[in-house]
Amino acid sequence: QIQIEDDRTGLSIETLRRAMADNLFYILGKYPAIANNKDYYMALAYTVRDRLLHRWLNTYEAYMKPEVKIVCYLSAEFLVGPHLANNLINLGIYDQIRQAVQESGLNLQELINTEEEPGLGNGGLGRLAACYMESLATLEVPAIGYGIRYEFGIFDQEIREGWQVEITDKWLQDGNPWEIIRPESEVYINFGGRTEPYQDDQGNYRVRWIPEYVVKGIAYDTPILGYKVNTANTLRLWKGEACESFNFQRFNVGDYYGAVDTKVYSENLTKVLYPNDEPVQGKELRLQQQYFFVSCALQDMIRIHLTESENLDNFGDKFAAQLNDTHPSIGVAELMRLLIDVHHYSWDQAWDITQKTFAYTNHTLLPEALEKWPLSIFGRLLPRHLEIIYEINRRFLDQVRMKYPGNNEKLSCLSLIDDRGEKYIRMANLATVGSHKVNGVAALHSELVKKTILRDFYEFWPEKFTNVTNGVTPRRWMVVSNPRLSELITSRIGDNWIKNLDELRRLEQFVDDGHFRYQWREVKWGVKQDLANYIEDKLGIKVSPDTLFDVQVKRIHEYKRQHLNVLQIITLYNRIKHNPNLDFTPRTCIFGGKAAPGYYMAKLIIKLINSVAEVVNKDPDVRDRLKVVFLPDYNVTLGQRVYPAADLSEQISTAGKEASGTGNMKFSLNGALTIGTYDGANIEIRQEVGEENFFLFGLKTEDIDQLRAKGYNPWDYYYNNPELKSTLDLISSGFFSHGDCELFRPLVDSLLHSDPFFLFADYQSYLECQDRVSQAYKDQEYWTKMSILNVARMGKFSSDRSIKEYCENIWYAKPVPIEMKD
Ligand code: 26R
Repeated sequence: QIQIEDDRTGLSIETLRRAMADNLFYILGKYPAIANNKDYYMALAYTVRDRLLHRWLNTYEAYMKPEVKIVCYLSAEFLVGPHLANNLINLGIYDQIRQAVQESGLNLQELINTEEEPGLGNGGLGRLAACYMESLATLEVPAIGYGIRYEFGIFDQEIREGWQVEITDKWLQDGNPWEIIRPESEVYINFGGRTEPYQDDQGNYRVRWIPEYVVKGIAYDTPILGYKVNTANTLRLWKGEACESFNFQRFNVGDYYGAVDTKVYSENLTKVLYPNDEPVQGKELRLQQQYFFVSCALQDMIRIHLTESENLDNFGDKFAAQLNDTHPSIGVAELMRLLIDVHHYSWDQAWDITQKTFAYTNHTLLPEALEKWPLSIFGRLLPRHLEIIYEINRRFLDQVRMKYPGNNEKLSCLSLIDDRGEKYIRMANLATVGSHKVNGVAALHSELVKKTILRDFYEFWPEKFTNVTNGVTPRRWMVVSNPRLSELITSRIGDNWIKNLDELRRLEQFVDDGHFRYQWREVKWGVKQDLANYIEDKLGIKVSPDTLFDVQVKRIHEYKRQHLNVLQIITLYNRIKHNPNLDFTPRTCIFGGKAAPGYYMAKLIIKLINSVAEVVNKDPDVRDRLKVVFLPDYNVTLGQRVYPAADLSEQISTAGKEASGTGNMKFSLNGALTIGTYDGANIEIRQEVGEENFFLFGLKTEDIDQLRAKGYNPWDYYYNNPELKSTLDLISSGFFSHGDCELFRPLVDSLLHSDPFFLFADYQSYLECQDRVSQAYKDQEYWTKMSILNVARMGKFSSDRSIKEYCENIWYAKPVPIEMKD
């Protein structure tokens, strides 16, 4: 009997080939003679999407059961990266698709490379949200990610004459095959205006909000697949649109141009991601964005709950809402408003539900990144929320007074309002008061949260505070990005490690197997060759995979100290110049990362890297032993090329400043060794892989605090360290800037006069550590053993482990396996 497969679901090579051709014709409106790679990519993406829709709908339906608890991850950023390759892996159809594509005369990798990545995040925080969505799906935990569908994501970076230039990111230009618009899920969001007390029919005292304008939120859904399970969770991103019924009719009757104005205004709301990794003090549009997506999310959750339940009494059992930093923390006041004003709950009931629902993750201790909104702006935009926050604060401070009678100091620290000068709303305080749990993102960071920024809250509610160390998904960061290493690992220990990363430990038994080590090196060498080809292609710089690939990729920030790395490179260069026949371990130093457009110092660091590269790369004395490369436009896609090719991972932040880091995990999982400070998750990575397999240097957090307290003077280091002095002098002399002694002066002066991130204090220790790295790399057998042990012992840093901890200790959520019905 002949079975005919459905073109939309069948998985035989022949069916897949036909489905692609069909989509190319009927969706793209093209036939092979006039189709390019982009068209084929789209046809393929639709072919894959067809094959996940059943799972997606079954998943959605399963979550509508009242006993199912849904995790709602509220985040202003989701840096998901390209979907195609990941979906092929998670659906388990990579090989079939590769064959079908090949039989159509195409190359799968080329099609994968044409995908524009959705750059809907800045860096660590946004990428973490994406890893967590993937792990939630893989663990079959019901989840919805709520965020903003920015029309323009993080800018594209070009380098012109060594400087960063920002280009608008037009990721939606060619259409997005992964999203489905859900017009039926529209919600309305109020802004501005005033509030008004009134009595309802039963004589109850209530408040209503009479807004100045209303914006409509439209949901766009993207499926997030779990690895080899039926679960397909939803990433629901909101777009702002004009609201016809409100503005168009009431205010713009007959005024066509006025009506279009409102449309433009409303659509501005979700136009662009704020590219800053730092303060956006008083940027009203940012507060509008935050309130917009959070209100959309909460209204959506309420609607879901009311389809299966009479009332909202059990809202906190149906949903766990995680606040990804303070960006969505206005949600605390918004849920109170919805429960009290719209659904007529009493204050106490509403407050119980709210605290039960929310939990808050802190991602940074940098004081300048702690969000606070000027009360004037806040009150104008969200008058009702201001009233609610005052009432939350009044009741909270009453509790504080009971515990600390007469202690005004405590009251002013804990207050949700900063009224020492211009008044501000403190969003971290609001998030903490409104949540049942507060966590940091690595062991050290969580301790510092309790000791510094939220110290008084910790004293008041010690049981609220906890730690969940970050993790990354091994599907994207190993299987998708490093197939060669993944296959080698699987050839020895099977493929269970992909779902249970602790199983990597079974690799330990092979460290003394010379053939395995040889294969391990071959894999690394091949991946380095790929990156070398990419570098030559993009930048015309030739680098050799026989050199040590020393990599620092992350956002450019003074606290991350890319410039410390540069000082080290210049020092090495100086050594070669003074001693041309020096026994030198050849290195290729690779940088990548974007600077916030308004962050002058970060942009100058990029210029410095490129200027040093220009001089070093062409100096014949160097004889190719040292190369410096700045990879433009570092993003998820590029990260997938870079992490697998690294020998050495630079994690050199000032101790106490990097909350966790997640790049550090991606490197080590791909066999790079880490040179790092005692900071963030570095500490836990070192503990796991063993101190003998980790290059630690520099001052610890306490040392830095002591040094600062006793009076840190960078000049002492400058005058007492000849190598440091000649390195700085070389920069100041204009050697890297065609004789321009002024160009890098702001950077040099900042170091000499204040050095807020203690580069000079760590310089000597860093250089000595780098010498140990160079020595170790000479013994390739020994290096390979360390590399294998790094991978074998990194199981803890799977985001699956992080998500299990959140489920256990914070969300009280359980897996719900999805059965396929049709
Ligand atoms: C207020 C504002 C504009 C803003 C401040 C800071 C926006 C974005 C940020 C970025 C911060 C919160 C961030 O990305 N933090 C990073 O979070 C990662 C995931 O937890 C950590 O690994 C990383 O150490 C931390 O810097």
